[in-house]
Amino acid sequence: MKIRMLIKRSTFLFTAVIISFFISSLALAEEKAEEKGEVKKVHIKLPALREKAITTFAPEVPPPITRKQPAVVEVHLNSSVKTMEIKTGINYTFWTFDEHVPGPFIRARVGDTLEIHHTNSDASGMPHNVDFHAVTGPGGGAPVTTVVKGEERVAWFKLLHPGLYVYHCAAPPVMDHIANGMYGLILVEPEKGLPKVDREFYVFQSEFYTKKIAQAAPAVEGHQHHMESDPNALPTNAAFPPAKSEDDAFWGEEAGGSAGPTQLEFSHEEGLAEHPTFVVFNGQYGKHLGEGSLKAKVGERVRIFFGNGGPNLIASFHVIGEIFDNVYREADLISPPGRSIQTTLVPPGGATVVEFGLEVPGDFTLVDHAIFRVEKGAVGFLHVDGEPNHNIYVSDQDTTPCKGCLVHP
Ligand SMILES: [Cu+2]
Repeated sequence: MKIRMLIKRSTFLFTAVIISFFISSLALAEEKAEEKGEVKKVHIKLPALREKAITTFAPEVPPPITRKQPAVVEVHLNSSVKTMEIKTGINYTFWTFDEHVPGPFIRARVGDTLEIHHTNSDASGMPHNVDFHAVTGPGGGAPVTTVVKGEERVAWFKLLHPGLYVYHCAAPPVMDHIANGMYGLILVEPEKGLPKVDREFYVFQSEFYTKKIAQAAPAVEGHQHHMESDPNALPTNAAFPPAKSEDDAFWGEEAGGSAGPTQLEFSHEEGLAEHPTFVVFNGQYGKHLGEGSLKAKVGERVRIFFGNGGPNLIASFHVIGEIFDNVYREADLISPPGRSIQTTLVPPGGATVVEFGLEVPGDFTLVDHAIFRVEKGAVGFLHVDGEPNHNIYVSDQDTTPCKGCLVHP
């Protein structure tokens, strides 16, 4: 008995010594690799199929996936800063994925491996990363995708759950990176795909929190970051107020003119107070009004992939003049969808998928039905061409113009 215990103990000690030697050599190798900035070797089983993802910018959606086997889906995302119009005549320096707000729409299939290549060209030196809500693992991938200017990191994530998921930057302070525009959507299709529709749209709601910069500044990349500003400095102005009248006089006076475009900058304080200047679809006030309206035809079925980046507000997504035939609530693509729904809630960091048929022509209005937000930009149109259907919608009088109501063109 004693001998057996002794053997057991010595075997244990021997094994422990071997293991500790192995661990210390591994640690040594890792240290050396870190010193040299080398990439660690990882052993993973990847699908034999490989494809470069077709990505699109809002409101476009990549084509449905037709393959029946999992693949490695290669996606390249670059973090950068870009000054663009947030409203006509008003500039804002956005933090972006691929110079767009929202970032590109990524389409994959459950069981695929997302191969993300993340680069950074933000001249400020600020780190950025990607937290994919579609990814299982710490930070949704953020800790292994963090890069500063000039770097590239590659990581592989198996997509275990179908659904429509938000991705966003999660570099500190995470709220500033989200509030400045770093988000987008990734669709993970179920094995059998989604029902066929005639048109698909990418619509993403988010808020912007701003204050006015004292003097109009030229549109220069990389200027004005919250992190760089003097922490003791007071805001240069009160929050830029929203439109306040039918003729939009306030914006008209402030925007454009001989002094050039107004430049707004991010206000962390307004974000903390949850007091947005803008609540917009697809990154810009008025993006889908007038010429920018989404377009479809009578008789078609449409699907909207709707995401909410927040960072603070829950969206009450509604299309005026339509009832959603199907709502994949909270973008659950496995359960049977809700039917005949008027308005659906979408939390910050969440998404939904809605489908509906188009029975009559006209302009159908996408809104956040927390309706004051329309004045802050949460409004856009789906313009539907085609023959009237008097069995569904008719009057013996002319339509009444709705000047200045914002939701009826
Ligand atoms: Cu970032």
